[in-house]
Amino acid sequence: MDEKGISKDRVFKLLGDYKKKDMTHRSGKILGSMCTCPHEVGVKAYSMFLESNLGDPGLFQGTKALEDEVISMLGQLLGKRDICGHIITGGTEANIMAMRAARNLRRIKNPQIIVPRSAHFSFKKAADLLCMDLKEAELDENFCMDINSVMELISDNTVAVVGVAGTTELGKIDPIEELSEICHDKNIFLHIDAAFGGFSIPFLNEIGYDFPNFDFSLPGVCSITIDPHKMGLAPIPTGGILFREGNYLDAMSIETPYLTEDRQSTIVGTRTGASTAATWALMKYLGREGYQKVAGRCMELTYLLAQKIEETGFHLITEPQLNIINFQDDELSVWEIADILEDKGWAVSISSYPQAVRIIIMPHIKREHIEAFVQDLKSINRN
Ligand code: 0PR
Repeated sequence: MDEKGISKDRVFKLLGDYKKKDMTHRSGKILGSMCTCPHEVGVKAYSMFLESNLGDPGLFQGTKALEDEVISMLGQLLGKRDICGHIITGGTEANIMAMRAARNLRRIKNPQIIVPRSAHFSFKKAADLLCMDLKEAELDENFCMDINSVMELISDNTVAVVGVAGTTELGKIDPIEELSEICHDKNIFLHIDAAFGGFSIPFLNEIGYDFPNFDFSLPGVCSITIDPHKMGLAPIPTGGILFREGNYLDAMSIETPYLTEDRQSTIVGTRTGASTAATWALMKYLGREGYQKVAGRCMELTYLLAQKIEETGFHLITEPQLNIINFQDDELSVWEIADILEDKGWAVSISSYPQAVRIIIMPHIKREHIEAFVQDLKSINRN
């Protein structure tokens, strides 16, 4: 840092130069990311609450009331209004909190968690941080968690089973009704990672889709991750962790001397209230109808692109269940395809299992982006 400061104009000019090097969702060129352009209403709400710290909620009672309302609205969306939870930084923190609650409730030696092979890598972080063993259940022919494999892995040391509603790589929904039955029977904590699908599956069901239950309406489901900063259109960082009952939060609460609350269950201490304000504002502003439109449009564009990809001669790895498409080619490797697309300005990603070009149709993607992308796909010379 220099001794003397520089002018505001200079600061913002320099920042602008850096920002020009960033990609932007608005361009429609980012096709491999689960983030999106934050909605203007969320951005305005976020900027109104920049100084609000939910780590000391007694000082920010308005924001705390907003958080309570958001959690209750999310609970209503996910099958149980009177739930507990917090708005936090994202799916990683939510999954770590859920695993911590499950571990602390049992307090056994050598705790184990069972996740599908398709689970997000945040569970590996959780297992490492919490000194737990992570067992990966196999997937079935549709790339969903295989129930037989779960049954084989369950032992006296299993403190939690995880099912995913919208897997990171393929957008698949695990057989959560079956998982709920098994876990309820065996009294095992069941966590659902709906970081991606939580803000779309319920709305899609309201407009005629037919996804099975994955939420608190199932008696075995103890906690759910749902990320407003993915399909919820909130600015990053905005994640959500929901628990069926308060004792799950209590199981990991720590005494907080000198703060305006006695105990704290979140991992971070100082915690922005801006994410909560943004989520509240968006849920109020868009309503169910608004989110139905967003999720429905993403699915329509997903089907359109999937069809065009096949017409162009590439192969889908699997029928898309949510708004993620994965494809391969007979001749070119997925890396070669990604490189060619990158040269044309597109940022796709590559799924690891199975290996495929991975495209996520997030709310900022428009029909014209898809048309331009398909033109470039068609121009790929396979010889
Ligand atoms: N659970 C699921 C099912 C996820 O897909 C993700 C992240 C998480 C948990 C973790 O959420 P946070 O990243 O909010 O902690 N899924 C995306 C992914 O790994 C995150 C992402 C988004 C990565 C945009 C890159 C990117 O450009 O693909």
